[in-house]
Amino acid sequence: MSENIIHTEAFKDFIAVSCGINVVGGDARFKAIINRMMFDLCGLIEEFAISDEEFWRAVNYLNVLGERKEVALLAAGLGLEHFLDMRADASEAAAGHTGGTPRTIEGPLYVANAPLSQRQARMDDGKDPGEPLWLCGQVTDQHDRPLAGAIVDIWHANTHGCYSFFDPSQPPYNLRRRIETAEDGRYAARSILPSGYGCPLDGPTQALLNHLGRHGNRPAHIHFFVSAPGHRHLTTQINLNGDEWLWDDFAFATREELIADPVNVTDRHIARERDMPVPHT
Ligand code: MBD
Ligand code: FE
Repeated sequence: MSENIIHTEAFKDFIAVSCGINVVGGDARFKAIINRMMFDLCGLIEEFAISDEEFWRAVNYLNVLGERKEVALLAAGLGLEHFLDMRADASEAAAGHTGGTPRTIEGPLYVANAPLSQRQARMDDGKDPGEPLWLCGQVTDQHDRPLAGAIVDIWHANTHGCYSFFDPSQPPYNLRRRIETAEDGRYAARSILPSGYGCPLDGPTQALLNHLGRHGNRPAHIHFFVSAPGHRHLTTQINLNGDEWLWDDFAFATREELIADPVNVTDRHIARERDMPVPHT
């Protein structure tokens, strides 16, 4: 039986050296963070009696995670990204910022510089036989006044749950658009109804989830960045009601206020009532 060494002075002196605590160069905050990380990691190795074999398997796992560019995907799956939202919510509540559309996670699949248009956009290339979807909304400020000139940056998956740039079968920026709001703060997009995302089944994130007894599925959803000069940036999504994964999202992004009910607008009266572009029959 080996004794616990991490609480010994010799061990603390050693990680102080490995973390450059006693040298002049470098960054003090960074050193403190890495030092703490080392202490906790070594404590974990000791507490769980991690074998050398397990250690090197973990090293290999991290290499694969990076190789497959799934670090951010795992961060979403472990709830770390949701944790960042919980922190942001708490600090905004403390600052007295309330109301408005809630934030939820960005996820790992955003691509900047999508085509920009005024007030409306068509997001799909017309080649996916998905169900047509009209997305209509209004950006308002904290006093509920319409905000003109706001940028609504929208991205979502196709009918297979796949995103352009990560799916070579789609053209660049398919299902990704930026729309500038009109004088009345409104914007509208025509797209297709997305399907939910599932983690790559042969990837390292899904492999880890399997060991946790968890799935890697998200409900069908649509991502939004909303920004305007002089205003805080909003990162959010809507989750489509009726999806089997709605309240079982592997990335923990669903929020009650962000659930959208897709309405069938072959009924022109509903379309007009909701100020939606009336679809051609
Ligand atoms: C997604 O589409 C997504 O939004 C998140 C959070 C994780 C993986 C895929
Ligand atoms: Fe997504």
